[in-house]
Amino acid sequence: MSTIEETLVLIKPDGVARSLSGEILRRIEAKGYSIVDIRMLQAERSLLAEHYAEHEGKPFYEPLVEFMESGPIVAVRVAGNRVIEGFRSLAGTTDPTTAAPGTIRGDLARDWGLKVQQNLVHGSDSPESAERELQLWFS
Ligand code: RTP
Ligand code: MG
Repeated sequence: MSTIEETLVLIKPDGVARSLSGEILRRIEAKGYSIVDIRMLQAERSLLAEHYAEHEGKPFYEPLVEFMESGPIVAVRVAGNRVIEGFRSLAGTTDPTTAAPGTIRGDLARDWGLKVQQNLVHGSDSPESAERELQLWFS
């Protein structure tokens, strides 16, 4: 059954700084997903505060927002069948140390022992998040 969805992928500042944008986009396209829109930007704190509203108050929130402000981000609108779940599977689990080999985080993200996981990518986690986040980053 076909369930065409769109998701928001962010190549985080560590991915851009390490020149992994091309490799990450290659993996998305190789999986059969389509890049429908793309932009590079330096995110404002207000945008990040909205994007990460669900994490406000958690111990990693401040380091997370500081990390996301630390350099340019590539925001990508990606389309495909069940792409919301599919991209999260392609990305691997949050912690780079335990993310499975074969995933973006498992193959490419390093655990630097910092206050926050610098794990290269973000992917929306539900249809509701995808709609909200795409509106935020592409409007
Ligand atoms: P994302 O939202 O970036 O796709 O990642 P996720 O769903 O796998 O992880 P989430 O729980 O939503 O956390 C958002 C981001 O916060 C950082 N984080 N660091 N304990 C930690 O050091 C920690 N926990 C979360 C990561 O950058 C994570 O992707
Ligand atoms: Mg998340």
